[in-house]
Amino acid sequence: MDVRETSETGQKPHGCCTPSAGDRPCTCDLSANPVPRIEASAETLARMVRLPGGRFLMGTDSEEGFPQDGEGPVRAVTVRPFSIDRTNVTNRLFRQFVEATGYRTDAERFGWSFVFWLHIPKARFDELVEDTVRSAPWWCKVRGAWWSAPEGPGSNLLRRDDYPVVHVSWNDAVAYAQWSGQRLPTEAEWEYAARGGLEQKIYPWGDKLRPKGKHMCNIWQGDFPNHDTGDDGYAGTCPVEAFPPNGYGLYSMTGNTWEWCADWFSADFHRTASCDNPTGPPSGTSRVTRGGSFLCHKSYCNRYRVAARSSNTPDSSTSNTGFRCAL
Ligand SMILES: [Cu+2]
Repeated sequence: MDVRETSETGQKPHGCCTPSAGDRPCTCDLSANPVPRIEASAETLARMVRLPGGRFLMGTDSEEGFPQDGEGPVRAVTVRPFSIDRTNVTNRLFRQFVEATGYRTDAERFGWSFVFWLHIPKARFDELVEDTVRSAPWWCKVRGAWWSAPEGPGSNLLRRDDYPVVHVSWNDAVAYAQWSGQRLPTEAEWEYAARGGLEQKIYPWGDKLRPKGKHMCNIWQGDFPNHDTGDDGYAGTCPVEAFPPNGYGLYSMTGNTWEWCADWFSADFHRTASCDNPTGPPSGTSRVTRGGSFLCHKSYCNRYRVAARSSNTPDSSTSNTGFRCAL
């Protein structure tokens, strides 16, 4: 078996969320993949928003939350002033990084990544799909799938320059950030940013999923996992600025792709940890992901809320996980 049946937290994979690669040798040693470190350029800084930081109420105790994920309890957390990218890192930006450094992503080095089944051409399904996750068969192990060939051999990024880069592992995200002179946001910074100045709202824009019937983020509509009606305009990822920004001017903090955070994941570490600029547990086996993706649906996982949490191993990559950087 090539892929894990359970996540690092011992739960079943979230299904519409992200499966873990179970057979990849550890690549946590980033020195195996050195990238030059530079100061963040004026261009990079221009893509970021400076936030004042301060105290905010993190997490949720609401009935919609998943207590087993460690979404609660609600606690007053303080973050320092920081900057964060307005959008996910795009294919265009990631290409600049790869061209400048020759960096090879974990998916390229291992030779495969996870692709959602409806995005694989039916006629080529048997040829391309090497394995599926038993408890979540819509996740397909596709040899030759990586950031520049998101649906496997024969696919490309044509007209997707402004889409979020996907099939990037936590290691890949950190390598990019080292090159751009940035870093990944801590989980607390991510949630502070996602809330956009609102207090204890479910979504980055408020409590109503579709105010006045309007789609505010890219998630699943229809019968998961068989039919995505694409009622929000997209049945996969969408351009990073396709939906309106939140109160801080940040795009797609929920939906579109999961976003890597710097922290190790724990369902309960924060219950006893300091709330002053928290950076997560000192060690762990999987890294935090936040925000949900185009695959999230209320009937299945409902993790496109600002308080929702998930995680994956640092060398895992999927077609619905990307990142944005902080500084
Ligand atoms: Cu989900």
